[in-house]
Amino acid sequence: MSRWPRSRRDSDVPVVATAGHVDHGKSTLVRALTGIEPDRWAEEHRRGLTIDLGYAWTTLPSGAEIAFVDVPGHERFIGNMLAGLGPAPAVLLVVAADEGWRPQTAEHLAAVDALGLTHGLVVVTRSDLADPAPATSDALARVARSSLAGSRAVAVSARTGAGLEALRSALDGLVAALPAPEPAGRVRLWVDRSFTIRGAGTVVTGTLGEGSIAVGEDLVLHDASGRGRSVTVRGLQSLERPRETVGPVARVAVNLRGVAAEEVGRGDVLLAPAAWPTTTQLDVRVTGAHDPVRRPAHLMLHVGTCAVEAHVRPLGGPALRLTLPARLPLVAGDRLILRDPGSRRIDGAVVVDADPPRLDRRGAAARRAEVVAAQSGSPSLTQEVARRGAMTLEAARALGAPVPAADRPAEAVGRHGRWLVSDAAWEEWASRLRAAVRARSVDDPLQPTLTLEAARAAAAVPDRALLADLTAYAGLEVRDGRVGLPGRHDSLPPSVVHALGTIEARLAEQPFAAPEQRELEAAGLGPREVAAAVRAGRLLRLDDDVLLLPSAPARAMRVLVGLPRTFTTSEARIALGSTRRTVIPLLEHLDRRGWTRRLDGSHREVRRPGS
Ligand SMILES: Nc1nc2c(ncn2[C@@H]2O[C@H](COP(=O)(O)OP(=O)(O)OP(=O)(O)O)[C@@H](O)[C@H]2O)c(=O)[nH]1
Ligand SMILES: [Mg+2]
Repeated sequence: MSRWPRSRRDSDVPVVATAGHVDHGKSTLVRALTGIEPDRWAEEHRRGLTIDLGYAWTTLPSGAEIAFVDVPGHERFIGNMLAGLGPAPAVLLVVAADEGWRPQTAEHLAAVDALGLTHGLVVVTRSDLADPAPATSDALARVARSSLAGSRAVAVSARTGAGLEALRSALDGLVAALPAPEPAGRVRLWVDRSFTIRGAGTVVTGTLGEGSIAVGEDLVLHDASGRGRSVTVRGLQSLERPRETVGPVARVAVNLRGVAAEEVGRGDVLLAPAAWPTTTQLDVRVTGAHDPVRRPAHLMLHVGTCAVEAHVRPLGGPALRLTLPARLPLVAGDRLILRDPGSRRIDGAVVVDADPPRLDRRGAAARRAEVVAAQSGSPSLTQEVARRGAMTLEAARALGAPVPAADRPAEAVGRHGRWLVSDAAWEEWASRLRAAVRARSVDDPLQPTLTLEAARAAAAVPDRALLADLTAYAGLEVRDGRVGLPGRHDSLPPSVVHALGTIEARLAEQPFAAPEQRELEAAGLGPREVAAAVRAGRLLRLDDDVLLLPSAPARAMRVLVGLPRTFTTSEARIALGSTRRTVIPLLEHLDRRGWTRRLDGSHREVRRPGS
């Protein structure tokens, strides 16, 4: 069997949804092409019409497989129709030769257009009942004004089989023209069905458009109430064949561990873990002709297999802000259907921002409308980062914004570790940080530096990890976990330097008589001044209130080496002309430095080289 030359993976089975007016022969066509009954319910056969989605597949002349999602044409089941169309990459628009273009044909084409589907065929059915030419030319003229413009048309009769071979080879052409899917993308599988298989448990099905699923993998099941739970893939099937992995595009049945069948259903979505942000607010741009109709305050929003009632705030022109009843995993670039059940009007919209800014200032909505109208829907790293000031790499990737591995990954964006920062925010942080450090050095000359956390808070920087780069950029110095003006970490105000002079002079005379608090205070050194002097290295703190000159330990050693080989604390005290208050912490200090060694409760020795 010759295969159609395709650059796809073997697992790729394109999915085509049907569309068109009720009774125009969609299900009959799918049945004729595949030999599989798409109307699965007894009620559908009793009533002679499709109610819910049907699934079927076949092998085309090239050897390529193709799957169909058959949708109901009846207007009452438009929700089911949109759930079938939503995740499908291509569509068969069905028109009956004997009836021609009808209201649901138009409604379904509006939905196709709203989703921006560009791959499809027009199929004129029931051509044994009437000349298909008028219906064909009318349909093509209408399709030419939609996203399906340029599609081919094929006339068929399921009754006589006429045209079916031509349709099969047209389907091969359609499939070959589809863009190559993204097997490495992130999984977002909108569930269209869930059921239980005895012995296997819960199974959900859907159309996998991007990313791959493997047996044993953990996924997140995000439900209509906005909650996510972890589930494990126990088994996989595609077209009723067991599989270890399934890549896009494919119909897939996923056997899940961790959820009961009645806890999951259409509109829920299986997500790659930690890959999708969720949101309740979207700024969208209405696509197509956006005549200035008054939109109701609520519209049905359809995306994937999901339908929710969204609150609509017009921002101006084609820009709307939508508020959803629960969080959904939507990102910039997603195509949505907005449907007004009252007027039956269908609009398409593209998500421009799935994490939009608050609009609390006067005129903010109008300004925002201009931004929304101008944006393409594919997120720009420069814009996303600019609006937030800073965001993490993970957040940018989750929004769908590509992040090149570079120090400057986009215009006016710098990268610092896991952060992307706009140049404007960086400048602002730097000047806030400089101002805060300068203010600190004026307000508190005794402690002219800020802790890293105080510096981070003062500059309103989101992460302390950014401070290393930021302080360097701002011309500040970080030492011992504090941020200060360069060279100012140890600087002492003149009054303290003066007061220290008195104490230093006295200690030069009596180096081992630590000054009492009274003496310090009389010289003008309170606890903070003392702390500053210690930080600056001008005094050595041996104990809470035992202060000597930094040279004292070395001077003490010169005395101690003259003592007998082992000496007591009391002998040291007398030799140093000191007191117990000073000599005990001083000797302990020397022990810590490794200059002396304690032998027992009362004796020490001086450590000699090699001892
Ligand atoms: N003569 C003739 N009848 C057809 C042909 N295709 C379908 N029909 C008939 O048209 C009627 C509707 O066909 P369906 O396939 O159920 O139509 P549908 O588009 O699936 O309808 P819904 O699912 O309800 O929207 C049935 O009675 C079919 O037997 C055809 O090629 N020739
Ligand atoms: Mg049908």
